[in-house]
Amino acid sequence: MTEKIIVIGSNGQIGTELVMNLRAKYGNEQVVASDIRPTDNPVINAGPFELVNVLDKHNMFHLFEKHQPTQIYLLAAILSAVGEQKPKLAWDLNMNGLIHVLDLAIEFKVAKVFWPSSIAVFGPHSPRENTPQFCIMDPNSVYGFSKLAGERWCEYYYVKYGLDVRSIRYPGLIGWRSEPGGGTTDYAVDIFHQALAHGKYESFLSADTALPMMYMEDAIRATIELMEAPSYKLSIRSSYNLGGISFTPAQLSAEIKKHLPDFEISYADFDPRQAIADSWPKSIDDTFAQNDWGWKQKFDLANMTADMLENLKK
Ligand code: AKB
Repeated sequence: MTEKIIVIGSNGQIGTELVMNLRAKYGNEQVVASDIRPTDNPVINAGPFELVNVLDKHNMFHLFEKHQPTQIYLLAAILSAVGEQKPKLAWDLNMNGLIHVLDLAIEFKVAKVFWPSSIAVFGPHSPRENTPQFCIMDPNSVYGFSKLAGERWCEYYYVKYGLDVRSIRYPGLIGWRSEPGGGTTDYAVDIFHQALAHGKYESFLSADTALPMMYMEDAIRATIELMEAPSYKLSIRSSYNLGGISFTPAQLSAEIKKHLPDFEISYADFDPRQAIADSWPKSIDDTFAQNDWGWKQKFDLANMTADMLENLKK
């Protein structure tokens, strides 16, 4: 079957890299990028692009009608930090955007849908170390509980309507090709840019705040591997835990110092993102992803740091 893939929210951190990889795999014309705003990013503009607002049902219907997709990746979302500033908008976009896409996917008989969840689905009463796939989940950020509710919708559409929805609970994502967009884990990308530009960085999270992170190359590979896995192998239809690399700002800074010995880190006295980070896991157990679809991570802190610095220097 010839695939026709639409990536909704293509201009963001994951979208940019995903569109590039999917086009390399399926061909430029087979992958339609779409976002609420146009972009001058050559990666996105190397193939078809559509302006679309996920909250506009009419607009979305035409997107599906025009391209008759076989696969949808819905990435449009408001992340944790911005979500706390615009809670109602975050809920509306993260929830109704998903429901529009799930309904249209059924109407247009889309074969597979990908939707990203996050480590933000866990909360202060979830185990913080090696957080399992199934445990108490009491997220206290709007982003977190919109993702948890979204997971329940995904599983519901799979069970009730047989829609093949697949999802990953991404850790914080780190890449050099695209900027993060308003999350609690953004420090781990900004630090590299500031280290190279100014030799110093003020972290908005405290020195010992451990969070699970993942290098973008691993995250994109995980996403495509999950989408290519045979349906019968997938036992999780809410969203898969992915472990990634767990480190603190102090540990990341020490690793950067190995390449840039003069680099200095300082820490902000107060930042509202600290409270969000304090409610999230420090590390994640991804046994289900390993057993169901053979997930294996490639990057650790050392080779991720080296690769980031090498690419950002170019
Ligand atoms: C955020 O920090 O909000 C995101 C996430 C972990 O989902 N990067």
